[in-house]
Amino acid sequence: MPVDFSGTWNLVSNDNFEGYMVALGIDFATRKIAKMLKPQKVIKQDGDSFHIHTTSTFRDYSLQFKIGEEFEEDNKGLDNRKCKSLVTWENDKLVCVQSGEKKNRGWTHWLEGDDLHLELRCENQVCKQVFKRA
Ligand code: VLZ
Repeated sequence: MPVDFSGTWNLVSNDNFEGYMVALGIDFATRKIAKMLKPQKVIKQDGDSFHIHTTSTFRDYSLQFKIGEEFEEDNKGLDNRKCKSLVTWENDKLVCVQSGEKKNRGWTHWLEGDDLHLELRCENQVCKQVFKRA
């Protein structure tokens, strides 16, 4: 049985989101607001199809993909840079590579105990987020 990430998850820690946003070129004013946010993730997983909806009081971001199928991602409301994204399983981790202008861009999701973990990468910056079930 594959891991099931489905559920509603609330952010409880957010390490170096600032560095990640700087690497993405997010402007100062937006960063000041964004780093105060406690986003919620709603994940729907159906076989190899995923819908990850990140919501906050400021902005929302919605992503739909299938494992192993490259898709165009617009990052609307984030840095707005288009990239080619590909999500694959690496053992029980969900790994996304976001190929484009920014080097080493991508993210990894995994479960640890009752918690959802997310590592966000861009260039030399790594942001580490932890979520708990709502
Ligand atoms: O998550 O790539 O779960 O897309 C933050 C919204 C969303 C707050 C961050 C506004 C999305 C920020 C992180 C304004 C700059 C992300 C993926 C993995 C799915």
